[in-house]
Amino acid sequence: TPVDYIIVGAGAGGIITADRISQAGKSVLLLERGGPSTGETGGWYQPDWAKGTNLTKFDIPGLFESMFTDPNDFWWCKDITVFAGCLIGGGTSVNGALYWVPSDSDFSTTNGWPQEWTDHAPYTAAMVARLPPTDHPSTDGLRYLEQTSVVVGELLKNQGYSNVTINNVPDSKDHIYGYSAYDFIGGQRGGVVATYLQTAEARSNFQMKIYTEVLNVIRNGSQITGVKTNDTTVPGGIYPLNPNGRVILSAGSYGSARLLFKSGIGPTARLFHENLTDMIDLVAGDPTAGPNLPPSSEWIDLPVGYNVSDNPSINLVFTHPSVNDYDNWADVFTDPPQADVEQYLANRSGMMAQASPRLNFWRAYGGTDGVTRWLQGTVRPGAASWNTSYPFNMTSTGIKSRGRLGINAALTALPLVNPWLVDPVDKTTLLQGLNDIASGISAVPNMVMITPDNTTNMVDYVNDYDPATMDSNHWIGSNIIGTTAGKAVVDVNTKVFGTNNLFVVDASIIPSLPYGNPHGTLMSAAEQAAAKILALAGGP
Ligand code: 6FA
Repeated sequence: TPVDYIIVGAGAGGIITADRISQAGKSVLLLERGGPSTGETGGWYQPDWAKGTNLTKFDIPGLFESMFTDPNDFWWCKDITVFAGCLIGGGTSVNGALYWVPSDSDFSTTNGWPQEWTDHAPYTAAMVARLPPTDHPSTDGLRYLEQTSVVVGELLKNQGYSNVTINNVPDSKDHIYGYSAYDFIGGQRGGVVATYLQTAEARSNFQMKIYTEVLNVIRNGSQITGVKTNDTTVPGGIYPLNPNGRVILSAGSYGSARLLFKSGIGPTARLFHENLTDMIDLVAGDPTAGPNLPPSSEWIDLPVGYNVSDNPSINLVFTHPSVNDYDNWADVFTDPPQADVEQYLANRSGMMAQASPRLNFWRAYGGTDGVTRWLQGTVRPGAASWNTSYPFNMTSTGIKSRGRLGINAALTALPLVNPWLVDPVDKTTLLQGLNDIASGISAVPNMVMITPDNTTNMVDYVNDYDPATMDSNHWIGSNIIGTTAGKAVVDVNTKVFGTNNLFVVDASIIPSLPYGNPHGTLMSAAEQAAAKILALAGGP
């Protein structure tokens, strides 16, 4: 039966939007291509040591690092070449869950948001009310494995940083550090799945279908009438909309861009690269997806996939005799310390109640081009990809570099132009930040930097850094919001330009990287988008 709203993708953006729109009484169908994640969603994938409980890999925060080392990694989208979660919760079911309450700057016009979006406070407050952050996720209120916080805290204090509770002062991100904050609840993964999805599922006007991949939207010119899926149990795989119904794409920065291409919306050779093959032309050449495209006279030229940004991430690795590296989290899934298992199973406390990050810090740098950039550091004891000691990575925001994402002839989604350190001042600023940290080491007794080692200078280290490991998984901007069609993909109501009833609500609409890891900003944006969509005339 037709519905008022079809929402594609049960990630951070899709779940919040589905909850708020179903709360308003509209009929909502949430389509997710992946399957269950946490125990609450019917998830089953668990370590042997959790057998007999309903805790899965996705529930237990201490298993975060094992997402990257597990040979049975069914949760990653196999048709996207960067990390993207294809399961209920999307990225929020597999991520490190670092959670920052957005600042005013994160929604500023300087950051590219339309004026109508700058008053984010009520939406941010609604998000925090549903999902409060915590910087002490263990249920006993204690913090574990904090040696790295002590050592790096000393280094930062020497350099004039102040120790704060980060989410109490969202607008200060210069020379501050504090304990890492998460959206874990009760010592387990919380996020949108444990909160917004639960209230949505309690409503009779809400329905979620899993293992249901949307292939394209069905449109008649500018009017969307439904979506075509891989579901063989419904005629043509088609889910229809009510006459005034709407489709909202929340399939992630790569997923939503690809869905637009497959629906005849995006760069075409006609407009952007005459005589070359561009995104929609690639779809047209595909034997399965090509026939589902609307006629070329109805293709909509928009800069889908451009304006893409991700924090450039560089690791520095140190040793210090006080630090317990937890064996680089190598055995957390198969064979963690028995005492930690018992403690966690008893009351969700201890080592397993937290992901690897321990401390975060920020510093602002004025660039030679007059633009301020903010460097974020994330301090972790051990990590899956390192074989000794403790790394932290530095990322930067306020950056000017942009890349491009798209698809190849196999319709695999991938970066077409890497977005990291393209702008020369982005690079010199990041180098300055790395050097400032390195210069503080000698003042901390027994702290040694091993990567880069003492035979490698920082410039060479950054120049030779493998771009594949510079990815912060913070992809934004591919369906950038804005006021002008052609410059932006969606308008101030998140409606795709040139359509009557197609919307995008996910990380892809965010115009510039926020100060911190982005999903806090995204969740506030989803609250605001749902309100704007409901208020927009002409809907169901
Ligand atoms: N963000 C943070 O704020 N803090 C972090 O610590 C953090 N860490 C990570 C991280 O460690 C990893 C490995 C990754 C991948 C991301 C991290 N992020 C972090 C980023 C954060 O998770 C993302 O910014 C956030 O999840 C983006 O939310 P979106 O709503 O934009 O998109 P998702 O990818 O979460 O969800 C898309 C959903 O759509 C998925 O469930 C997918 O299966 C589904 N989907 C895609 N195509 C579809 C289709 N055609 N049909 C149906 N469903 C589809």
